[in-house]
Amino acid sequence: MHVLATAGHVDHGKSTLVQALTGIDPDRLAEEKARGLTIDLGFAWTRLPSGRRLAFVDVPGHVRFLKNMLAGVGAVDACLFVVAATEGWKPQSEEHLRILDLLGIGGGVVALTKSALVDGERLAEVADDVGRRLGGSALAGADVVPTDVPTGAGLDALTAALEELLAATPASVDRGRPRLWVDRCFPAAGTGTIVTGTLAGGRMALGDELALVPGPAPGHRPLVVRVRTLQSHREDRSEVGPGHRVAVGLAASGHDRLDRRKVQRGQALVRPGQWAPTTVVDATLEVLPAAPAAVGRRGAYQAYVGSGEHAVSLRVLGSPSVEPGEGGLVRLHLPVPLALLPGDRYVLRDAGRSATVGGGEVLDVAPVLPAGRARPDGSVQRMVAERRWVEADLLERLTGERRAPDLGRWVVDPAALAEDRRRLLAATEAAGDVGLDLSVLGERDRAVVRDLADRGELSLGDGRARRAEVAVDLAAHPFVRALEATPFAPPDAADFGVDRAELRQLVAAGLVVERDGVHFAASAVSEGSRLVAKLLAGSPEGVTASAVRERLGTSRKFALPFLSLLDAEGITRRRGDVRVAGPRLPVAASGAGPLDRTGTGVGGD
Ligand SMILES: Nc1nc2c(ncn2[C@@H]2O[C@H](COP(=O)(O)OP(=O)(O)OP(=O)(O)O)[C@@H](O)[C@H]2O)c(=O)[nH]1
Ligand SMILES: [Mg+2]
Repeated sequence: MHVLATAGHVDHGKSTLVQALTGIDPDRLAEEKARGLTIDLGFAWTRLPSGRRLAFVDVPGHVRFLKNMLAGVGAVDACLFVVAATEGWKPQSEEHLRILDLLGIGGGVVALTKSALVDGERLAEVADDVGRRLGGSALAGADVVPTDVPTGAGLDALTAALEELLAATPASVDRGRPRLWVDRCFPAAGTGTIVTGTLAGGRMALGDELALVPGPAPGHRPLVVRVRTLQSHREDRSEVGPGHRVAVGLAASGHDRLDRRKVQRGQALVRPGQWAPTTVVDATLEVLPAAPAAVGRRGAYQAYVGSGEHAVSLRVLGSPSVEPGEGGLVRLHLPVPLALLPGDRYVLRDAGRSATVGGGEVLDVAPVLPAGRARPDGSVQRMVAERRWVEADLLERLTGERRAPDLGRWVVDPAALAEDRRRLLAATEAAGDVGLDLSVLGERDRAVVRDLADRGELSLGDGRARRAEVAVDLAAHPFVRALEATPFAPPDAADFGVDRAELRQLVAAGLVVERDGVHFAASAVSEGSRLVAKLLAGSPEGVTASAVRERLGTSRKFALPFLSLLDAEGITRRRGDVRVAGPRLPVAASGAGPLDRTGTGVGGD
């Protein structure tokens, strides 16, 4: 299935040709019939002899209805370009070709219509001229087929050329991101509203919940709707894939009321939450060589995006303006938020002069850098680099591409991550043995610190980050080892050549605790409190200091400061001559099971 748009100057025979090929008259309005002129988009479809299916969006050629033409050609695969042999190349032949080219049309076939009304010499002359004018465009080298509907001349050759074109035109890709630019909307037979468009990027099914973007003013919040009926070429369907003409019957969904005045051409029907509707995009701008003037900040411009027309203000990035025949970068400010992705195309017209001046390709959606610094190139890499940190979900909505998060839920620019790592390592370093308090860090910084810990570049403990060398070196410190070897009869720091600064480090790292000038291993507190808990389990009325001393197998010199330490930790409480259970006394283990509280405050993170 492919969708083609017609193109060409007014009265050159586009609608007549479509009707001859499909049997369907694309001019459906009474006024069109009366005037013999296409005003708005028409639709027709057929099956070619090969079985390939083909739909046409028939556009008006009259310059006054160019806006309607632009609404129809945004999502088509290729075109049927029409030039009347009688008149030859005319202004809208040129303008339509430029528009199709700017929109990145895949290719096309050219029909030289009304061929029976001219002689062979004239026909050859026009064919030559047309071939030359197509040079350098997306239609360069396209088949040029003389046709004449009243006599039927050339119609078989045109059909053959269309078969070839379709065979060479890739089918619309299913990216799981359906988008239907609404090109027509009308009331349904009962209640509700029908919208039509060329579906691209994904599938739509009956019952789907979808969003119309932009929603109504004020705020333009997307309008949530449900697919109540679905048709392609007047046939009811339960599901339709990309590359089809589709008519969708909309019903209200959720809290939104569906007021038909809120549904109009230019909106896009998409899946809710899959896009990041934006009023600002960065884009390339190719200014046509024939443009009447350079494009810059001063002009009044209309941008044609999808099926819509929008008054935009623009700023050229990196220079004041783009001259005719040249290319540049622009930032476009739209009056309403649109569902766009990098790669989407637009056409720019000068509103005052009513001339097509250029167009280009969206490079960045909702750009984050000020215009003075933005240099978009359309790559996901640059979009990440400019944002430094971006949630993988948001990045997918901005680019259409899924990237695995680097840290937590974020995709992070490698340079930014390296910088954040350096900064946090430095901060950890500066915090010394006290460590960097994680609770004062933001979520991203915490993720970086955790990652650094996973890589062994720093250590976590006690809700703080410390330099890894410090933690590792200190834990292996000979004095700490010695303290742990005889926990209740600790050796003197001086015997190990440990000075006061080093002692402070060991204490700050939570490896050593000090009481009344005596240093204990942190593990002594947990071990000792376990022993005391057992003693107290046997005599809940209290135990004397000497009973504790005996149990610990030590002397008064160490037992008294140790008990004082337990009191300070809330493990024991002094009552007269005895110690009773404190609020943090561990439950006396009947077995040798692990305790859930060390009492030292040195826990895991
Ligand atoms: N003799 C002859 N007349 C043709 C041919 N094609 C179209 N016509 C006539 O040309 C006139 C215009 O044809 P349309 O098909 O309406 O032209 P169009 O390009 O659709 O015009 P717009 O939609 O207004 O841009 C009609 O009177 C047609 O009958 C042809 O191949 N041979
Ligand atoms: Mg027509």
